[in-house]
Amino acid sequence: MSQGFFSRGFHGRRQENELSARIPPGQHLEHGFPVLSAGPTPHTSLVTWDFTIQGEVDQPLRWTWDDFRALPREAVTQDIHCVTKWSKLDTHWEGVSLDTLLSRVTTSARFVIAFCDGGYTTNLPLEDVLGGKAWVVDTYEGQPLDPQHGGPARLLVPHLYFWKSAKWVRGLRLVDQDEPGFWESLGYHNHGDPWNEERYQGD
Ligand SMILES: Nc1nc2c(c(=O)[nH]1)N[C@H]1C(S)=C(S)[C@@H](COP(=O)(O)O)O[C@H]1N2
Ligand SMILES: [Mo]
Repeated sequence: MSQGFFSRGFHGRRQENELSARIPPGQHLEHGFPVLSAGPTPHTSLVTWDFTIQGEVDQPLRWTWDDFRALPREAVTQDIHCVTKWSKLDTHWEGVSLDTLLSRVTTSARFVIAFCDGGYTTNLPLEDVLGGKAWVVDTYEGQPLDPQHGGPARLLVPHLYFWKSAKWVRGLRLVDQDEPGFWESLGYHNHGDPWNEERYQGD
């Protein structure tokens, strides 16, 4: 057998091991991009779309679509993990870091409630969305985010199960007291760390 066969085989196996180390317990690798929505896809015109930060803040903030698009942007490559057990590796997104959005308010709040067109909400500790861990993204794999996947813009919080990545997100409400969002009030785990299998209440 040729040297080439061995080196390709070895490389392939090492790569396989590196990939499986990135799949949290109980998850399997998904190559497609399933759509999971609790209701119909809303279609909000970019003319009326805005993103607001409200609640326990020194002053509420509002960005129109043009304002939002003019903010400093980041391109990120992230692995995502759905509680229904699929994980997708190396997904490419572009958008605005929550560090950027939240740097413009002063708050004593410790939690954020993301709210969306269609009424979906999800709750997150502030510390889980700061420090380069969360974005409002409007671009997926170089294309405007498909409405089914949350376009014009969705939250991306890849280190938590994907239900925390609220689609059609329209803003953040900062609160002192945590309160469960849509799936959290229906029995999903309050935090949702895939590496600790925080799937459902009591996990
Ligand atoms: N507004 C809104 N955001 C949502 C949901 C939803 O029903 N409504 N579903 C959540 C769930 S459970 C998952 S797994 C992901 C699915 O995102 P996808 O459809 O792009 O795969 O979106 C999350 N964000
Ligand atoms: Mo999900």
